[in-house]
Amino acid sequence: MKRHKFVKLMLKRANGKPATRGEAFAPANIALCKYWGKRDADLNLPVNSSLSISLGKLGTKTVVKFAKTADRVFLNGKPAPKDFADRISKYLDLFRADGQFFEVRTKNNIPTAAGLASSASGFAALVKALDQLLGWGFNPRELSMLARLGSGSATRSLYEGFAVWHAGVRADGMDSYAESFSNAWKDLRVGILEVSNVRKKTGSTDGMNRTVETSELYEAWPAQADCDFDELRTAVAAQDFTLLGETAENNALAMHATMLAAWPPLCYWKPQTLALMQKVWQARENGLELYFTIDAGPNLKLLFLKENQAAVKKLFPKVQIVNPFSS
Ligand code: 2P0
Repeated sequence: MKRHKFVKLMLKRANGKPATRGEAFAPANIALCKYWGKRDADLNLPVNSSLSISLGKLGTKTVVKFAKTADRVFLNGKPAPKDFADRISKYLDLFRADGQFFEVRTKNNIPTAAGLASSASGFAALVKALDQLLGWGFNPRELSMLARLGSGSATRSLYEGFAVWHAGVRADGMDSYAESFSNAWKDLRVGILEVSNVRKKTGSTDGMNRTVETSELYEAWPAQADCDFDELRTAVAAQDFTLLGETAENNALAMHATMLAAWPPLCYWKPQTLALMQKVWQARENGLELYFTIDAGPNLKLLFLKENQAAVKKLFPKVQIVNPFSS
């Protein structure tokens, strides 16, 4: 099935009331079990299920209205760069009636394209805003499937706290949605260590496609991801931080191993990225319970508990600490 047909089927379920504007916020999310590889590129269906933690107030706020003669897209108060605006317009093509145009004003409080998943919060906020404007009346699960067509990781950004995105098995993608998982873990902290906010050379989509097509190590990935997904669900349900940290760090490094074995090789790390990883490992040897995860970019995300916040800040003075469950 192609994405236009998928959207047509979804929109048949719409039963809300249209409005003159839509406005919504969606949080960024960090995957603890990563999504890496597609089983269907057009429907954005993943090879494996993934699990994430949303970053509270860090994310994207988007306002959508109707426009007269063409789409108008603004990013952080300025006309958006062409590639950004084109990607939004292409996504809006899925939903627009003949001769219908949109004005989209989107604001991130996280660096765009710095590996901090702003396409995730971006498409999740957009789809929530469109739900109001176009009067779909969809629930988060339905919205997560529409967000998925914008960007895979956006599927998980419909939720606060932990979210799981089920890979699903159906060819039509109707069972590939995200849902909220488990309750608040109020002592859990995420630390963001920014190494670079320069736009990366190879985007995630190209990166994962190249890995699936050329990396011998990718064969091992789906089985590890399935196992990590189960371990992480156990860790979150039991609030077992050691299991969470060990599984998340190993999952991220295994994903990067598949990339290094791709051809041409794919390495999102900078020298400073590795230096920071070594600092985490050293801190752990010295008795501090601290782990990291890393996405398709050079920045590190630390995982630790509130009781170790001061120690982490002392070791990494520039760390931006996020409490995912602060109200
Ligand atoms: C994730 N990443 O689970 C993984 C880990 C990056 C590394 O989802 O092709 O921008 O638009 O579906 O969502 C980033 O990939 O890719 C991503 P597309 P997306 O967070």
